[in-house]
Amino acid sequence: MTFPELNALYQLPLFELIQRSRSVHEEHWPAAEVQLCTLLSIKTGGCSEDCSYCAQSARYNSGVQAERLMEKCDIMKRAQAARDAGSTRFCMGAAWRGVRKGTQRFEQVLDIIQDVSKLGMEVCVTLGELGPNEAEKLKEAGVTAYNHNIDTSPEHYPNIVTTHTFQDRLNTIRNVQDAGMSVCCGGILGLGESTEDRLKMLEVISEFNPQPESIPINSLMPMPGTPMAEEQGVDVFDVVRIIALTRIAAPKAKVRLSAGRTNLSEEAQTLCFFAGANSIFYGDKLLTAKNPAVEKDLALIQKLGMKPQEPNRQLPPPESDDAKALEPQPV
Ligand code: SAM
Ligand code: DTB
Ligand code: SF4
Repeated sequence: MTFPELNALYQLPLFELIQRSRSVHEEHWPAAEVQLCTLLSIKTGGCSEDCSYCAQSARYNSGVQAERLMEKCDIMKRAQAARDAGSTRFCMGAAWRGVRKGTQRFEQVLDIIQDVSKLGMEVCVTLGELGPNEAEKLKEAGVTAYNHNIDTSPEHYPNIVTTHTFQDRLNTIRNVQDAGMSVCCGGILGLGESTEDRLKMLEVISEFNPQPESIPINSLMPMPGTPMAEEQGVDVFDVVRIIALTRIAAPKAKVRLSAGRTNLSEEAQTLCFFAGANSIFYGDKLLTAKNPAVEKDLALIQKLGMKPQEPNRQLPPPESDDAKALEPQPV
């Protein structure tokens, strides 16, 4: 969807925008389903990159200590516990600039993925930059989706990160798609960006061919010691509008209400689900930051009469032209 189309939708009165996103949602998804994804940081802190929102960058005194890659047996325990708690997607994150074929740590990660993928959940990893060979290896090992966010607009990106470029992010996403994995790609609201930047980010994401399988919408969790520590929180109605737009711009993508849910009331989260969010991170911790307690999430899901989504390990291979042919609703 183009910037002018997104902008016209964004200017609609909120109820009208939500009415449109709700009808797109109902056309493509069960009305009351939510995907539960568990996140695990398998390698925390000490990252070479300077992403100014991130507590895991080695450049900031955030209090997050650099750790080694977790042992496979510990990861397996966490993955089994996630499955037992009802998660259908297990997402492993590593604070790396990227991975390279032939290195010991990449081989270790491949071995971990092979075992985790036998548990029957969707397996998502986020390991930073990938070349085509690395992407192929991950696909072979059993990864269903690769998370790599563009985080903001191409114009604002250099204000947030200087150690890699927006184009580097796009190249990795291309490599993931070429290897036949699904792409999970979204961004963060609250990095000092304008509304225009948010819409430009959505323009880029929705113009991917094929469109991402899932789109995480994070709200900045200001982390002490990072350059973004004092940023103001995002207005909840801005989050709802962006969720609604994302649903309209990428009807078949799972829209994940991601970091920042601890700052949203149950009512605000409900509005996000109504507007088109159908996935959450489930578990008391994200990578280093807090997430709502499992019991609270289950209670909310039950109160709303929603149902957790079944896992789908046989995700259809990315379809390029079909995704391109999706016509946005007339504005
Ligand atoms: N190193 C890998 C990378 O950068 O792609 C994977 C891990 S990184 C922490 C994954 C994503 O988490 C980032 O792209 C960003 O969208 C999100 N994130 C990180 N810190 C955040 C924060 N403080 N608030 C909200 N989202 C955050
Ligand atoms: C995504 O978009 N959000 C998740 C996941 N993908 C890897 C990460 C959120 C991290 C929040 C900050 C933290 O826990 O340090
Ligand atoms: Fe490293 Fe990823 Fe954090 Fe950037 S977002 S500092 S690449 S862990």
